[in-house]
Amino acid sequence: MIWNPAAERLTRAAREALQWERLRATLAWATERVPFYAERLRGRAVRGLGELATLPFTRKSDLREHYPFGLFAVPRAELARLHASSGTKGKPTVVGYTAGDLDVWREVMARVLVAAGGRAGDTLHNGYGYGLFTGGLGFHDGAERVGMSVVPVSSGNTARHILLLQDVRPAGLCATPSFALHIAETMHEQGGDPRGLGLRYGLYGAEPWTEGLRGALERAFGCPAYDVYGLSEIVGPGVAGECEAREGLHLADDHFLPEIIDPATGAVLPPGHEGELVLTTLTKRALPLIRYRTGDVTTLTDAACACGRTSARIARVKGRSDDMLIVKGVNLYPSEVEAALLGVEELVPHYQLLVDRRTTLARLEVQVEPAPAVVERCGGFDAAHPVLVDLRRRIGERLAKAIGLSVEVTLVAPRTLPRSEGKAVRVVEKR
Ligand code: DLL
Repeated sequence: MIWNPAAERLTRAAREALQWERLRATLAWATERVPFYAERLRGRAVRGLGELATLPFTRKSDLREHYPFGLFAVPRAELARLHASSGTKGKPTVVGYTAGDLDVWREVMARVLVAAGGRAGDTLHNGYGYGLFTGGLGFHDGAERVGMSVVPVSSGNTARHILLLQDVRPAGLCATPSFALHIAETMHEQGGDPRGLGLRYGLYGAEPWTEGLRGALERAFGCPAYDVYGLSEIVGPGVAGECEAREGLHLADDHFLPEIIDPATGAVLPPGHEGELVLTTLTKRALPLIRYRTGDVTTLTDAACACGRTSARIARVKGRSDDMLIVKGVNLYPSEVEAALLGVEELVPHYQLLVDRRTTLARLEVQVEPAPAVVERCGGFDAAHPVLVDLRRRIGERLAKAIGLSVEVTLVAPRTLPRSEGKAVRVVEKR
């Protein structure tokens, strides 16, 4: 089922005409109302979609420098909502929505939920954090738009999640993939089986994850796991999401215009090339952003999808370009380590990367936990046990093959790696 067939199945010509009409309106809106854009866009005529690439980028640092409201295009009285980014890397970024912007957000979230199998009348268990983070309220409002009932559990308090999942028996679960996995693992430890919850679908996002983690989540809950992407600066969750074909995430490109650029040179790359995703909002009124550099690494395709939706699709996001590690001259995303680790059955699907930059050549240590059954076979956790020594060796070899780097592998005792209740912290820097 498609939530909004008229918008989601536009022909290419109709889509481009709509994008151009909306881009023109957005450029005019931003130039008239935001001094930052008035200055930057002055004298730069854009005569077609193809000329968007002549405009300068907007960066997260621009939002920070104009903190909190400097890039807003409407007076405070016209705002209906504010959210803010978590601000793990500096000051938070404040984003604002008019009532109309909230409507657009609900619409794109409704598309994502329906594409994953959500239907009116379903109950959705919402494990994304409520508050300044856009995950909780974004899913909440979108689900209500579809006609679902929402259980607004928010993140944290795993025991309460388990209780409600068992007693309410929702059709859908949404949470970060790392937190969903933690819920499943905790249920197992308590002797429960998440497959018995009767879930029909799970919607996971807000952090990079891999096909390996998808497999782990699908096995754990016994239902398909769909990827949802978004960022607060653009709207929140709902920028893109998977359909049943699961060959990329459909991007709501009638509201957000995508480009892929080479992060080093800023040049626009052709479809199919990996680079940084740049988004231009086409309908936002409170905070229009032109050529916003998301920092997220992916590829873009406009090839037809089996589901009938005609939007551009992005590949699963590999990570943020600033999360890329350079270890012994090798460029590495944490998700690449995850992809290699999650094929190892004797491990639980949790890991952490410790990067030591105190020496001239950065060192990488990968910490993993053996699965409970393996530890049991060894009669308790002892890293020197031959079974674990052998496991550690095999993981080292596997990583070396997958990432082209020999790294230090440490097996740690069960339950010692931190479990996530929101966005997982995969990399710890020792400085
Ligand atoms: O994480 C919005 C969101 C909430 C998306 C719930 C999906 C589900 P921010 O906190 O602003 O917003 O963080 C945005 O998270 O630029 C990516 O780096 C990362 N991210 C989000 N979704 C995915 C995903 C929300 N599906 C930043 N895969 C983005 C990989 C993702 N990374």
